Amino acid sequence: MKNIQIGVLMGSSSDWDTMQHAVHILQQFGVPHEYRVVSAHRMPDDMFAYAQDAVGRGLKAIIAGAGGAAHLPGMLAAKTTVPVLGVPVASKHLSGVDSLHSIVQMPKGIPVATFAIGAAGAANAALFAVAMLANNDIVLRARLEDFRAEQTQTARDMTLPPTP
Ligand code: RP5
Repeated sequence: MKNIQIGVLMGSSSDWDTMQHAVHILQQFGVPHEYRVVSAHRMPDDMFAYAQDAVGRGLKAIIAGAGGAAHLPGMLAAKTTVPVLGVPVASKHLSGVDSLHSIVQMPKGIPVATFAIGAAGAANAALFAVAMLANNDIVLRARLEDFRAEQTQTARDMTLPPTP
């Protein structure tokens, strides 16, 4: 079995609807990955342990999704030099703007690469991780180029209704 390269963490099982989009991309590209709930405020010791072990386990990136006061990505980044890709999950009351601001506004020195709110952000975080891995993996590079070419073709095939 290949070593896990990407960890996908989320603060709650309620984030799965969003974060599954990251997992599906990693599955599609054949990237060895794992996914689990690690809540920053309900499981702080587990979160620290995960981040502290990340380099030693050979993880290349951690995709972390959370909603509301979304401190999971930032706190992971505080405890590891493995790149952290943050996904703001849409929250009940503020639609994810709170999550976005919590994740994107990291103080200088500890970066979290922050993606769009919701499913698009989760998928793009995974695609970004694939792009990073593709720098050292020609097979993955070819898959990514095919993926882009499919999107180009889909857009070229789009039709619009005739003028009324
Ligand atoms: C955050 O609180 C999670 O990331 C989730 O988005 C939000 C709500 O969690 P639950 O109350 O649904 O478990 O920690």
